[in-house]
Amino acid sequence: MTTLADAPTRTSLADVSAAARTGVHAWVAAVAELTEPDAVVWCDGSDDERRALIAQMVGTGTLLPLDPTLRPGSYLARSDPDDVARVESRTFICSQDQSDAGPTNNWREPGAMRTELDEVLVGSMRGRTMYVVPFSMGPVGGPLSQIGVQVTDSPYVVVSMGVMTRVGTAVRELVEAGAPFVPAVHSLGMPLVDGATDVPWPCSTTKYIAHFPETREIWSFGSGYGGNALLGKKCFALRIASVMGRDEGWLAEHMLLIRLTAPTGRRYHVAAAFPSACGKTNLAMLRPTLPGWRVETIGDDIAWLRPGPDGTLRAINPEAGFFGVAPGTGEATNPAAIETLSHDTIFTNVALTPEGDVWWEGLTDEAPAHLTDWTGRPWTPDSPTPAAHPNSRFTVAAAQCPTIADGWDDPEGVALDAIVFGGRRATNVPLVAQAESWEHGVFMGATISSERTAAAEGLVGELRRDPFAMMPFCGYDMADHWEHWLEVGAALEHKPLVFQVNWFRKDESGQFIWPGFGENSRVLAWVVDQVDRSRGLRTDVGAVTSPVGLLPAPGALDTDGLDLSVDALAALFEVDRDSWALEADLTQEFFATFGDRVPPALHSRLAHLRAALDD
Ligand code: GTP
Ligand code: SPV
Ligand code: MN
Repeated sequence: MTTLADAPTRTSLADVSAAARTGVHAWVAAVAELTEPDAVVWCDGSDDERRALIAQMVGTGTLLPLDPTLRPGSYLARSDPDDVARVESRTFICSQDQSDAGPTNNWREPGAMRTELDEVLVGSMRGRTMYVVPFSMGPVGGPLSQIGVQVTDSPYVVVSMGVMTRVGTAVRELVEAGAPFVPAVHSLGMPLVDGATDVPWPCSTTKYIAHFPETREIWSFGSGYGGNALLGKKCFALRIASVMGRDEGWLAEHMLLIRLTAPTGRRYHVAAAFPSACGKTNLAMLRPTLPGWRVETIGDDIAWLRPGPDGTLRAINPEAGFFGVAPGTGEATNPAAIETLSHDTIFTNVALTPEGDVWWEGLTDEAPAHLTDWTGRPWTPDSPTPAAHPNSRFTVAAAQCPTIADGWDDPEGVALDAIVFGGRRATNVPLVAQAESWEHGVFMGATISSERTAAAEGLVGELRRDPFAMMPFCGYDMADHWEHWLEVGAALEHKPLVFQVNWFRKDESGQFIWPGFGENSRVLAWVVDQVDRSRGLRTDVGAVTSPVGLLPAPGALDTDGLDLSVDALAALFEVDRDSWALEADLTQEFFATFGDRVPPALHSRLAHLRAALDD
């Protein structure tokens, strides 16, 4: 007689987690036992592999080839209409101790989450191929780089990971030789049973984006889209890496990275954190309107910052591609992006023209007369809905960008001269302000709030706190993150200057006051002029004090040739004391949600703000 105790036990999710600690092959085998794919394929990131996967996806309707003369090597993917953005409500941080996840993350007890995931993952890859994707965040073997291995049953994810990260046998050899790696499991959650035909965009209505910070594991179920599924990006390079950084003395941030060259020939490196869909890609590829200035792109979404042996804060872009917002990207706003996208690009959820090219709102001033919208339906300019989804995106190699900086992928990174925080604020926040100190800069980062965009589910336009633009991406307690920033800064001999910007202030008629885009070079020029002044390279007066930080002194911000009235300029810098007093009250309430974990230095900065407003 067989009893329950004798019954062969199946591989559980906990077994998979345990196997990850014994090596990559044991882990891959255990994932396969749990999810039961038809085949397991190791990926080498080669062109042949990419071509074969693309041909396969064209066959299943996942990818539509665009016209090869208009858009060579490029494809359109249409996602399931319910799988178009990150799902923050289904994103979990499963730390042992709830307080380590902090009040801004969804916490689940790790054992309970393993049990829940186990139930959905059993057999979830039946009828599909499981791909094993060894990838490096940062140049392979670099001192600031980290390795991950993603298993996925989505060929779209494999091809996208090949663009966004460094995939290949060099990484595979490192993990096979025992290098530590972040194990990342991704399943679409739609097994193909009994010879059923596939759909172009398989996914599940149940979704989990789960992170286990102590064991550095990522488990993603049910979505094939962006940050939910390309696990090197937000899951690894931000949520897991932020925890690694906390433990090891570095920072993983939601920041673009640029090199700015002034007419003097001096070069500066600037990192900037803005919330999702608030202008990072655009600033990263900015074409300066100020004569003699040059901006080169190093990264557009994520930066890893680490104190260097020379006392500077060094930064790398851990990614290898851009997963950028399509709407609003046009020749007038971002010509470098337009050129980048001219070939070998995967577009997701944009509109299709009758000629077999792509279109989205903002690509041209006038919409084409006939399009196929992102859902596959006929569209005309009279249609009540946008042709492209507001969070439609392009996936493209960074190396294709005409403004990519020489040495952008230097494994040693670049030394930062300035750090910028920003958000989307119709009122209150000035065009630019400089922090009086590192502590003040951390306060600026900690108090960012921004109007919600389409990059994640939720009500667009609603004002929400987004400290360090990391609210959805910090893998540990946000207030601990602020403390970590204070500690990292305190130890730096050469601290970057810190600034806050806001391109999105509006007038009474609801129009943006500041022209933005290329004109943002004027603000960047003031930023690095201030860097020069802090180093004694300039002696003219650059700034005046205000309750919210240092503002450009009269004439210090170059507005020559701008169609901007004196009143409009004043409105961009107006600091309304009543609104700021309210802002301070809201900040106090926000800080209170973190209990006693808020660093005292931030409470002092808040008191300082109140005192300055009362003056
Ligand atoms: P994620 O990839 O989601 O992290 O977004 P991002 O921060 O890279 O934002 P992106 O540069 O893609 O810009 C998002 C939207 O903001 C686009 O529609 C842009 O056209 C718009 N935008 C960017 N810069 C400016 C600016 O200076 N002024 C105005 N008015 N809009 C801007
Ligand atoms: C963001 O939402 O900040 C993005 C897009 O950059 S995603 O990769 O989906 O997170
Ligand atoms: Mn982003």
